[in-house]
Amino acid sequence: MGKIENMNFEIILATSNKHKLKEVRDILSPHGIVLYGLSDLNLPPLQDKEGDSSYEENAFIKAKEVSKYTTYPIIADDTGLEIEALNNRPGIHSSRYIEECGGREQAFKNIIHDLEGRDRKAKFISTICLLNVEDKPLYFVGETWGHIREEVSQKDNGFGYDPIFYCEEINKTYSEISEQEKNQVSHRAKALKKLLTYLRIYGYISK
Ligand code: ITT
Repeated sequence: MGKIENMNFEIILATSNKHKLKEVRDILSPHGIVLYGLSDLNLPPLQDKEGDSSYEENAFIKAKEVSKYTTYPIIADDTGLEIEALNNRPGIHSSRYIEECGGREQAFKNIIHDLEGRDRKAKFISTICLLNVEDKPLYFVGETWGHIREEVSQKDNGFGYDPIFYCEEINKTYSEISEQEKNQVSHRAKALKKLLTYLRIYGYISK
């Protein structure tokens, strides 16, 4: 793919998660990147995609699925919540865990119960796969440390596990901060910052 100067750089995000799409768009658009979601291009939603091996593989599978339809640059994000005292669970199975528990409420209850009297240290880790820019996939990883709250936050900004994750960088629960604040400190923002550095260094974007 040729380098684009003084133009918007267009990328497709392979996700079925509209909250994730908004977060990523808010982070990338100030840098002259136009981010399309699948529905913006009438592409089908992702199939079942959470594998067992690694975040890299999961992110690659999501991006690869969309590459059946286009040679445009594609990114996909695979994220997990790793709780140290639970052997880094739910980790790579973070999505499946909520499904297996029958929803977020029960998943939060189980996690909080399992952590009674134990260390609550946890981190979010996000892996972004970039396809169709180099001839091989590229990966960018970000992580943010915190701990699991003793009670679920009553505020429900954000999505997923946000109401139980207390972010130590900002001293607040992810679900209690604004979208802008989350995008300053989040695992995903850190991975995307690395992606932006890559795109800038190689001349795909200028700011
Ligand atoms: P796509 O695969 O379609 O992108 P997803 O929501 O399944 O959407 P992940 O596999 O990356 O995305 O996420 C695994 C789980 O972690 C899932 O339950 C998410 O809701 C949750 N999650 C991901 N990012 C999160 C974040 O920033 N804050 C809280 N929970 C998050």
